[in-house]
Amino acid sequence: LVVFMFSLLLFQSCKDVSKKPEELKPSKRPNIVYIMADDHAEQAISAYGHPISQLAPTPNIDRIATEGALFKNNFCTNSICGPSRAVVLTGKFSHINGFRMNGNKFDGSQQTFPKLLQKAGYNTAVIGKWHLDGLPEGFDYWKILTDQGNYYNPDFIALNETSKVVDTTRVQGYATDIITQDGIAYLNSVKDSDKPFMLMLQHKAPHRNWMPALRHANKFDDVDFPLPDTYFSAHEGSLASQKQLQTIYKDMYEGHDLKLTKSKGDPELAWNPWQSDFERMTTEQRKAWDSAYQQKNDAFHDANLSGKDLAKYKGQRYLQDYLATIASMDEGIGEVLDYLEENGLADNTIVVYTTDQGFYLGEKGWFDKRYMYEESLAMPLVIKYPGVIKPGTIIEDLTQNLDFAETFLDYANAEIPEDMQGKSLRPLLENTFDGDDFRDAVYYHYYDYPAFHMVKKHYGIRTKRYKLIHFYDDIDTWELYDLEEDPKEIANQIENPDYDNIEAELRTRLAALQEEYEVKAKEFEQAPKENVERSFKQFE
Ligand code: SGN
Ligand code: CA
Repeated sequence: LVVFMFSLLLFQSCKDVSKKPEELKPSKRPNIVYIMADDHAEQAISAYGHPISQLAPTPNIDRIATEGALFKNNFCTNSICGPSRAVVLTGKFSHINGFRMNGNKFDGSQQTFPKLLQKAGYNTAVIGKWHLDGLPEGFDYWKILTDQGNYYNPDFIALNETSKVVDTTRVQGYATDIITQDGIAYLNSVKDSDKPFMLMLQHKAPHRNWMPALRHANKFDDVDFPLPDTYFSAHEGSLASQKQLQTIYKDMYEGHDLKLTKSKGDPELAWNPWQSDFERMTTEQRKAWDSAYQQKNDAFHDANLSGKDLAKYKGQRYLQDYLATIASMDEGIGEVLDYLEENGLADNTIVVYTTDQGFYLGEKGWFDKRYMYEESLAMPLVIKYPGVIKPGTIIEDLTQNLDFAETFLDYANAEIPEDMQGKSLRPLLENTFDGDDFRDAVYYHYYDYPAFHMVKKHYGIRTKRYKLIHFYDDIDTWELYDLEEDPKEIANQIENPDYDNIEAELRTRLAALQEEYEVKAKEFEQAPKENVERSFKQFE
């Protein structure tokens, strides 16, 4: 009987999916739950299949993928936090929305998709990381972390409903859990409303300095994660890669990032230039933390590692903490999905999971992001919408964060403004796209130099097979990669005559994209020389 019932169910769901999307679409406009992490690499989402993620699976994020669609080639336009978020909100490149690098101030008066949804009758909310310097506009409810936010006992900014004053309050607890609970409380407050809702639930995790919840502090202590074979890369062929300061075994802070202690038996952290992440813990939290880390730190001192062994050990410690912060997030996502199901909301709610950009988990020896290379250019994206998106849909087309705003407006039956620069992903999600190419190439531009990690300014183009990058400012180098032959981007082909024709084609297409997207000459201005010198000093 069970088998029969199951087959019947399966038959029903297949039958549904074979209908045209128009017939399937629930009559009510869908709710949207947009969940965004900070710095979550594709390599750390098990639905993407990378070996690291198989040792630290994300069953709840995977639930979204298996019940809906997974994007294999979704990319950001500028691999850094604030800029990526500004692109999501506006559907416009950084040079148009004005937020080119962290530290800029987002012009909140401009058109954004939450404002347009609000106008179209949606109840809108943002909870968690904002990082756009300025307060959210276009949201009926908002509660945001200050700046980067902290893992323990974070400060939130919100509008005090009684006094109508904007207040900053320290909330006791672990950021990921607080954001999850606040998200569910919001859903609970709007679930019976006539209006559809759109919630942006934006986590701090798994951003630096990767502090796991106490319940996960030892979760991966015994797991040996595979370090990439480019871990000790010398970056031949890429001067721009030789110049960065984001190498795990050179640039991470032993105490602050890796949670290593000064000496055996002593909980005092090694190099920890930003005290506040640990100082804000309560005595109890700190005690529990120290005792959870004591054993591994003592073992580290006993091992007395040096050279490559030390470098590899640091890679392990980084991955253990990074992945442990994701464990809490994945649990929270499970709670949100359960809430939607248990309250009859799941069928009419689009759930999106993504992050602001990709991240290095030791590839090329690195952490952080910024570069136009695959790991940081990639932006994981999974979306479900029961009855509309066929479960298990895999999308290979080139898509971008530039397309999110248009997609949400499309599903909300709201007009997509002409000046948005991306396109709705709906035809891909519903498998109705009948053109040749959804997009033949993506355009990229990173500006944040001199800054943390000292990644040079660059722009470029990525097609399905090739990538051309120009690093500029106090450097002037070009790189060309053949992603089919060299997916790890090890061999820069710019000097190889066999690639001359490809290079010429890419340059022409790049210029055309710049014209189409209205990129002006001023976008390539150099940073003042004294800024560069000052920033280098910071890292000496
Ligand atoms: C902080 C981090 C950097 C990180 C930037 C930008 N250092 O400055 O490692 O690149 O944020 O990150 S930290 O030790 O203070 O965390 S972003 O996500 O906001 O773009
Ligand atoms: Ca980020």
